[in-house]
Amino acid sequence: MVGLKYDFAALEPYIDTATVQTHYTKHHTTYCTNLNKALEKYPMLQTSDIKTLLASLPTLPQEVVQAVTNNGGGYYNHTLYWENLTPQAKPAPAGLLLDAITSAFVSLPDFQKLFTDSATKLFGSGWTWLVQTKAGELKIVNTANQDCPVSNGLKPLLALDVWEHAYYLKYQNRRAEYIDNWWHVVDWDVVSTRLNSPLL
Ligand code: MN3
Repeated sequence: MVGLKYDFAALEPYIDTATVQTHYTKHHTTYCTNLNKALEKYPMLQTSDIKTLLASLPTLPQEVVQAVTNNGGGYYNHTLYWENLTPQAKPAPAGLLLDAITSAFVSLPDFQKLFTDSATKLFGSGWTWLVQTKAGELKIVNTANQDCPVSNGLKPLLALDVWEHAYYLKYQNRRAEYIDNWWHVVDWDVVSTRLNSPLL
């Protein structure tokens, strides 16, 4: 499992220490453990890249499809989430990423409002994403549970975890406040790098 590139306390005051610690060491780690357990009988799959597994769910042995969807998705989605956060966040993206956001959503604030609305309205547990389609378009999508956009041929650029475990210790039921604060720690450089990387 990929380590965090910052301390548990580094995202304070926006995301509190206890939440980062529990979320990373318990939730994220459990998805990783359970994915490995599910693949025990399949050494070939263990050596596959997680993104490749998620992109090819229909080709996997039937008995592992749900486990890879849930635990593989849980493992990979969280990797993306931690990676696109930083204590040294720039206030805004620049260059090609800013151009792409402006062209798809008019302006950065318009994009952030649409993304926030999508995350606020997500019913139940899931994720809100900025993704890029195969045609190169930027879109905001929600996924339920631990479903990953890669399984739908979409390239994840920015991941927001809106499961209650991502914010409940500090924000309780105030999901909108968690999202507003979350924007302060988004690593636009990482998002920009993803935009320039291949889907798989
Ligand atoms: Mn989570």
